[in-house]
Amino acid sequence: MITENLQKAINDQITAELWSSNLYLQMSFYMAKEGWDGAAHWLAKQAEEEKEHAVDMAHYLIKRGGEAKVSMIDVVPQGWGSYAEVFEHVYKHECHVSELIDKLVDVASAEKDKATQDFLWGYVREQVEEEATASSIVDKIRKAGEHGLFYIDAELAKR
Ligand code: OFO
Repeated sequence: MITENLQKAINDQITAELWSSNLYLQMSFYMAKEGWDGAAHWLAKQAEEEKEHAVDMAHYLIKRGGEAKVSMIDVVPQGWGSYAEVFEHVYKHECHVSELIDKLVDVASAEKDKATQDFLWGYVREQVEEEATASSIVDKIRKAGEHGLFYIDAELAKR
């Protein structure tokens, strides 16, 4: 059985994952409007992935005898600027999520809940990958220059 405190912390993370999903979906709409279909596709996939994280966390809570909640999701930003700025924001956001997950591990550790710590380590590792992926996209965008963006966009369409 999961403690009340940990249940609340995981439910807060579920809210954060759903907010992330909305953030990436909004970015996807923005890039589609700008005519960058590859980036729009990549971001829509990322939005789906974030929603899956929320659902997986909810199922974990339920498995442990807890209660999963969908709370109110705050509105996400609407405007983004250049191609590079969109992905710089993705990278920054993933770093922020990594911090949230780290804090969640700390809560599980304070509650001496080994199973939840083990469950959360998967997310800690995944965040390393997500930060690296976003950072490498930013890097490629910077190197590509304006004309190279068409190549980057074609690559992102393959996700
Ligand atoms: Fe939910 O994995 Fe990144 O943010």
